[in-house]
Amino acid sequence: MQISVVIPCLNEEQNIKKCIDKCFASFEVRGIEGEVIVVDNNSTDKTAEIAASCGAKVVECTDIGYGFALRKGFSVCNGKYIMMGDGDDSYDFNEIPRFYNTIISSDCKMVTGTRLKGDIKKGAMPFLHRYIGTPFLTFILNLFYKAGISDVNCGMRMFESEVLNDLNFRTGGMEFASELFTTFAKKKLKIIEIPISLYPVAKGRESKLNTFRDGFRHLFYLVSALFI
Ligand SMILES: Nc1nc2c(ncn2[C@@H]2O[C@H](COP(=O)(O)OP(=O)(O)OP(=O)(O)O)[C@@H](O)[C@H]2O)c(=O)[nH]1
Ligand SMILES: [Mg+2]
Repeated sequence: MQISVVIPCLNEEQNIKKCIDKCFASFEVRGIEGEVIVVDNNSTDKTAEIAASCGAKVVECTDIGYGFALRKGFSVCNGKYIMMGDGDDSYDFNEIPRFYNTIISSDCKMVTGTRLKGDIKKGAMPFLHRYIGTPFLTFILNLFYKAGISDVNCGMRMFESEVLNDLNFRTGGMEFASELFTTFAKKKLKIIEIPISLYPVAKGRESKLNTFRDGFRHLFYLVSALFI
């Protein structure tokens, strides 16, 4: 199997179907074999039921958090490449072939999206995240780890599953977005960026991101990981 898509989910019943349908449509368009793994963290809505009915493999994760959910998903993947992306339909899973074509035609181990060099649609990202939080954390990541990337918080990435054998993770929250980059950078695994679009999420959905709590957790992680 070529691709495993891992989607961490906490109460995404509104949008999960759209995400899964786009994944399977992408596999078909590109003519590749793939699977979709939805990692559910005690959602209290119908996320798990809907995901299963759309053909995704649903995995439960008892440790709550974005990072724990992704790590659980990675551990059950069968694909040569792992694609990660959110279940709120803010990223376009129709872009899977672009990620796949890039990774198979280069010597990189990860292809990551960059929203900051791409197209952020109106209302898709708060001002504070776009102009202050994400650029600042990205600057720190590049300064400390020479990662050479432009969007540390981009949640849409594809990487070779084999590299996971060499990596150890320790974070479980949103700061896992940083940890994935620092672990690749420390091992000198090449990362390529491609510009992507970010879309506003349907009204009524509650964000799971807490600007200050998660921002500081990222920053704390980036500093502390220098000493480990
Ligand atoms: N499994 C699991 N998934 C989570 C958890 N927190 C967030 N997620 C999922 O991780 C993805 C990213 O969360 P979002 O709330 O969209 O965070 P964000 O994209 O950084 O912030 P927004 O700009 O508000 O969308 C979504 O698919 C969430 O459902 C969690 O504790 N467990
Ligand atoms: Mg989101």
